[in-house]
Amino acid sequence: MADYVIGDLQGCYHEFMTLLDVVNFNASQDHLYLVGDIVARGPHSLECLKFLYELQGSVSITLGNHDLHLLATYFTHTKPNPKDCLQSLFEARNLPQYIEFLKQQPLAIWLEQYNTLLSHAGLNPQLDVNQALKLAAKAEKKYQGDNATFYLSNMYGNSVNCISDINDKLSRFVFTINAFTRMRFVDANGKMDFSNKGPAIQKQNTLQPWFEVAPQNHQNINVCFGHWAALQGQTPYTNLFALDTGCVWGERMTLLELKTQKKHYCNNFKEHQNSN
Ligand SMILES: [Mn+2]
Repeated sequence: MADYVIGDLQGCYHEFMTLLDVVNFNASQDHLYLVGDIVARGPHSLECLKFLYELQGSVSITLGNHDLHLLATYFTHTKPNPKDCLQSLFEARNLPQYIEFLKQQPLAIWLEQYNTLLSHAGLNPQLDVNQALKLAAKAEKKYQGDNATFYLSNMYGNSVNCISDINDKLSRFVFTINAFTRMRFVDANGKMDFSNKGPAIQKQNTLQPWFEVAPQNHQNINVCFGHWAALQGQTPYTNLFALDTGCVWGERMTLLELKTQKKHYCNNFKEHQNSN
């Protein structure tokens, strides 16, 4: 029995399968956690989602921005953006079941046995773990409830970027979505900035990576997160695991075994072929 966390798939199905083979993943006894962005940009979003759907008793996902965007696109009957490479997914006969499965997934997972928080973007510095889990649970009820289409179609808003911007249910939802799925850089007060996605160097002395602003919030726990490929799997903290290592951008995919904290990697196949 083992528990694994894997970083952003973004449709990189073959690298995903290779990593599961490397650790001899056994769905009847192991559990697989994914920190989101299952779909979009890569070549095999349909295969990734279908595989997870069929394995659903052994799989948990914390949704990423691309997963939520897929839900929003589906429920608002919008055409998917061609650059997301979701055409075959949208043509799949079982799409409604895949969507329903995805919709049931949370924004955050707390694993008591590993003292570990999982989420797509990390832990917002304005929140401690308990506050974060409460906000995530409230937002999950919104995108899983009767008004899901309203909330999903109104979830985009760069201006709701700190706690003090919350003044009603929708702004609380937008803040939560931003904190759990879009955050990278924040200012000294913890206000999120959505215009920078580069490496974790300080920006103009005003913006810092989210994990640098209130390190006391995460010093006693582990956090596994994805979303930020430019970190290249590195943070200055041994208890923070940056698992998006840019497979879809030609880099590699990362899998972490939770008990041993051992990491396994699979290089992007195209990149691999080119380098041989
Ligand atoms: Mn993301």
